Amino acid sequence: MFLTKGLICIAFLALANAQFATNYASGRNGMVHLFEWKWDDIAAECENFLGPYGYAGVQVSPVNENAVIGARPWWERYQPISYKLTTRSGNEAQFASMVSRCNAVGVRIYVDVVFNHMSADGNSYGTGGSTADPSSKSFPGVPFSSLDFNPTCAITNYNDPTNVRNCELVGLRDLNQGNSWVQDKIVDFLNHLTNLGVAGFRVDAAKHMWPGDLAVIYGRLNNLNTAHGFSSGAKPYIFQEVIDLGGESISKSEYTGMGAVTEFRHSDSIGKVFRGKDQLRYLTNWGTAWGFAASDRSLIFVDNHDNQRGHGAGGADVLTYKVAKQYKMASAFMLAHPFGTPRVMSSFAFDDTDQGPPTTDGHNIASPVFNSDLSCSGGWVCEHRWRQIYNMVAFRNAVGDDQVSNWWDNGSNQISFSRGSRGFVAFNNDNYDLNSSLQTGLPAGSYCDVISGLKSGSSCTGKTIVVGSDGRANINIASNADDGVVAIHVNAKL
Ligand code: QV4
Ligand code: CA
Repeated sequence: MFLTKGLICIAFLALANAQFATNYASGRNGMVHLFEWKWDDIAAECENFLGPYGYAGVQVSPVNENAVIGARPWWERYQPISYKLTTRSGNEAQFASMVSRCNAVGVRIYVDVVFNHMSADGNSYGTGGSTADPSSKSFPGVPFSSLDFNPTCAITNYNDPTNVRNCELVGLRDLNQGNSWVQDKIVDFLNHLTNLGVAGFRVDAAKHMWPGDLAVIYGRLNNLNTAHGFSSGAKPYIFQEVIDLGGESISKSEYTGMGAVTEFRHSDSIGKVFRGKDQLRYLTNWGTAWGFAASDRSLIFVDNHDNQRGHGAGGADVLTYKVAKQYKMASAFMLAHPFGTPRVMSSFAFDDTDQGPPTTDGHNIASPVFNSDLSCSGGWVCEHRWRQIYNMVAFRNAVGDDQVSNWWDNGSNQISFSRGSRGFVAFNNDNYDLNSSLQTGLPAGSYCDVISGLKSGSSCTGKTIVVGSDGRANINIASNADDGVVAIHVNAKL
């Protein structure tokens, strides 16, 4: 009896801290990371593009005051000076307005929160006008003093959890999340964001914090703000940055009981597959069999803001916008397959890995420029506005919870599958053409291939695919086609 009570109690505690629900509005799926975008631009993007095209959420760059560093590298935003909401993306009023405007059109906001550390030595002036003295661990804008930090030491050994969690990541002053004052300040910061209407958090450098300390912090988070349309009792969605590619002593499983994790193996594996280092036919058991965390614990992506430019761990096989054909195929597969919570990367173009976002004057971030074909210019790549990607977000919304069926492969790099009877997708990554009659699982009719074109009224600007009464269709994807994928779904029926 006593044991049973104890077990029930443990199960209840686990449930109380479990924050895996994305809080997406119903019928929506697919998050985009609008890396380094300004709040006013994100608000407009929610209204003009993300809402209408079916996106469910946006991960925004860190919102709190950061150190102003030399040539304004993107990574200065990972060096906090205070929790005042003023950055190059905008101030608190602009942030609050963006959250309201996005929620109003059904698009949720997720904040990249950095609370493992503050800034490194020499980086003492903040974007909100605060000053700090990192060398003496003094951050009066919070305030934090030397009592709130771990003793100075460098992370040198990823096989020693104490070294990874209690020492400094590249010299960034390491906060002690076991300290109650530090916990209070972090909880206040996160709850302030929740009150403003955000739907969840990406927890930066979670691997560098003790799971027990995070559990205490998460356990004190407020419910989402019902004034923004969330149901009462809903908790923030939490996805924790834990890079676990294997071979280190810290495992993502230490974190998956409390929230989702950023599944870097997904990025690594999908990159290898579509670079031709692994065969597409093996994708038949895509999911935990590949070493990924459970589907609802996995925040998945083709690339992220670090590994697209060689920061962080791994990365050699990662696909980016620079390898556009393979990138679109990998993104289409990620969005077509039911596994995980997908996040689309939206980049600014770069050559130098330290280079910051486009600016008007070397400091102020420039707004994206939109072309008539919906794509961006002005230094912004906007992968989320590529037809092959936004139309696959619509595909994901159209197929809902339908599972993978009608799997087919040619024994190497040509595959196809349906999502129940609502969507069908085929890929060719072989160096010869795909030309086969394949089972689509869809009702008979003509469909618009949403990869090569758009449905416009009863016609299609791209390929039309005709499904017969037996559900089969002739599928052709030339090895040299612009896109190595075709996709049709019930909402693209002509
Ligand atoms: C330099 C020296 C250090 C020295 C220090 C002393 O290199 O040896 O100790 O000065 O002052 C930048 C510079 C880095 C510099 C550091 C401190 O690149 O050279 O150290 O600032 O001034 C981003 C960038 C980092 C950047 C950091 C802070 O990637 O290059 O460091 O921001 O501005 C691991 C972690 C994982 C992490 C990943 C990058 O497990 O958690 O590395 N990923 C997240 C974010 C990432 C961010 C951080 C964590 C830090 O996604 O973008 O790092 O918040 O895998
Ligand atoms: Ca730490």
